[in-house]
Amino acid sequence: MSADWIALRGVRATGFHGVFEHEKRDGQEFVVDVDLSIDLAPAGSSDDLVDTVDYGGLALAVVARIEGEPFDLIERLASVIADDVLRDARVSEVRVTVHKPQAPVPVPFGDVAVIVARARPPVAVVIAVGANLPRGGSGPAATLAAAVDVITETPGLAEVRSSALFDTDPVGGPDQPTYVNAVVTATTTRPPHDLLRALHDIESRFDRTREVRWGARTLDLDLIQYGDPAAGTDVVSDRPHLTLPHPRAHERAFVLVPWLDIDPAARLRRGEAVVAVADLAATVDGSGVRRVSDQPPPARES
Ligand code: A4P
Ligand code: MG
Repeated sequence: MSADWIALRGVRATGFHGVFEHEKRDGQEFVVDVDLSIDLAPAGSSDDLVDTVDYGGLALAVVARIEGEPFDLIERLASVIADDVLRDARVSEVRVTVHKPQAPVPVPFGDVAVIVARARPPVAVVIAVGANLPRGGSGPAATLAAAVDVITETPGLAEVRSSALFDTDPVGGPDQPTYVNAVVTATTTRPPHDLLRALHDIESRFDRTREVRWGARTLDLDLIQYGDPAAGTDVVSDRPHLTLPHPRAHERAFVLVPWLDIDPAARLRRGEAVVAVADLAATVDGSGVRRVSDQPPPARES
């Protein structure tokens, strides 16, 4: 989970929120603070605004809500702003404080405020798992089983389920051994970059090195999809360090066939369209993909 935060304080505007008629008629000043949790490592290394939340745009959105549809309660105003902020899938938590310093309170007072805290509900993720090099005397199938076990234990991941294992002919890259592939589905509360970092950490634990692109490896973990495209809650990104959905998943039988095995109703975004993985699988050559175990890998390494 990210420990990074952006804090925007003291955004002021006149709104018409309140239960009294004079509040709806005359309006008054509202002051809003927003604290949002987002992984700032990508922006910290790229120095590019697209990798973070633009606080200028955020401030404008807050003012639009203060000046917009009048609500009776500042609880409602704070909730609506919190929902707006969480619409950016990179934001994992938000705290919105709405101050109403001129509220109709019958005694002298300094300020009144409500604080609303919201966290992103878990989202569905799809992870492709592959290996074609032995490791420490064990074959790729044992590595995959152990890797699924580690994914299951990873904080912020739940409902981890693995497809059966498939032997697959290598696609692309140099001459290399047959792969073992599987697809894992899960839910996560981790933001996308943070999850990819966790997957890279697991690859390192399994002695993954990166010498040749598409070359042989002890373990490869690719993030195929983050969120649910059918509900429009999936994250779409064309950034090189995290491209979502995975740019080659739609054409790779070694991803599509195991994915269908674990989720026959799976759907994948293709630009503006959302397509059934079953339809994609029907268009690719699946002859190089052979089921090797009807059972998912064991939950634990013995
Ligand atoms: N990256 C960007 N987006 C993502 C994403 N959605 N998931 C970046 C994972 N990584 C993503 O990845 C290279 C860079 O892509 C990383 O820095 C990451 O930040 P990598 O894992 O270092 O290198 P790679 O795996 O060699 O490259 P790539 O492009 O992921 O290769 P593929 O597409 O995974 O292909 N044949 C069979 N039968 N089975 C296989 O599993 N795998 C490959 C690798 C080739 N042929 C195969 C198989
Ligand atoms: Mg990879």
